[in-house]
Amino acid sequence: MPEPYVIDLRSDTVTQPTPAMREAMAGAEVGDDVYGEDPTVRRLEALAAERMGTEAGLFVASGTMGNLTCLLTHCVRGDEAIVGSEAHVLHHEGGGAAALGGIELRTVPNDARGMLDLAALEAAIRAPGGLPRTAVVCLENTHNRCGGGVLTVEETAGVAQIARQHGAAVHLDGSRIFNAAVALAVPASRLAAEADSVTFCLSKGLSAPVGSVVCAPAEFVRRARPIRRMLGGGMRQAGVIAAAGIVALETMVDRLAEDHDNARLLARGLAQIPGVRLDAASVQTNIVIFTVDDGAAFRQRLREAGVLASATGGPNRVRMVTHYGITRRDIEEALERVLRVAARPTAQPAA
Ligand code: TLP
Repeated sequence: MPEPYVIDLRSDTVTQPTPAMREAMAGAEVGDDVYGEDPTVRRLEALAAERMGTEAGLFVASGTMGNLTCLLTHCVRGDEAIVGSEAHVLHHEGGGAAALGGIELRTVPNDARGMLDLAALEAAIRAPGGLPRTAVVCLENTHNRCGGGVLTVEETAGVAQIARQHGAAVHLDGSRIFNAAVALAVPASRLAAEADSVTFCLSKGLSAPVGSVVCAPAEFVRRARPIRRMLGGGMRQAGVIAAAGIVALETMVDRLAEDHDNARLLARGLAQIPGVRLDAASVQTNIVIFTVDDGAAFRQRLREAGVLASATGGPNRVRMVTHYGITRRDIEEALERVLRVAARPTAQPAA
């Protein structure tokens, strides 16, 4: 390949659809999904529900729309949702819960893997009759800003138990739940079992071009459907994109292990580079987060060397994500380029 070809590690959202997805999209049987008449969307929703072990599924445009649809279904205006201090829904979803739902997001601390502090949760959650009402507790698995950290079945159950004791529901932002399932070697349905609603994404590591699915009991999905419509998510002949989602679920889950191997290789290499601060052993899935002294300049120099990375949770925290478009060879090449970039001193301002 000509140098410098670009190695895009900004996110697994940059993945391109596979040839099989493009073929399925071109031939998809479609109908008007707002009338419930798109057979391909129906098939995707049923498949997603089966994989997640729930009664029903609801195809939505994005992870953000899925999380918001669920929060609006769990809560009425003035309700409170408890989220981790590093939750995606808190930091990256435009304040939708507050803006559109009048929902107060209350935080409890995440640990480094994204697990909620149970004592803080217990202290924060309000007893039934409290004002505001704590309607829902949100979990994220894997956890984006906490380096792709994985929550176990038992950890999820521990949170759900506290939530239930206080009459609150549990929503799981499982945008990357299949990464967690592959890392733990358990079916995703076991990680979703204690949640009252789950959103997972087709458009991240699973490489579909667009879409997420909300999975929940049929009664919840019945209430969520008009909320999705209100949010502009009634997508008509959406079978064209749902077709790619079916291929994603059927063919792209097991290969996530490859992304995890590549992330570990990347992390081990990065940890040896002077100026990079990273505990390589903490990498569990496809997200690698490390700290450098001058993140913006470092990322700019990386960009010039043809390696794209993103910032997360502060200017000096750099995120690299492995995915379907990245091979082991790309990781080795990226590490060589990072080493070169790290060796170059940051330009000093003129005296
Ligand atoms: N995450 C994106 C960015 O927004 C940071 C990424 O590149 O990782 N929940 C989690 C845990 C996510 O990581 C994301 C996307 C979402 C929800 C939102 O999904 P979309 O982008 O489909 O709305």
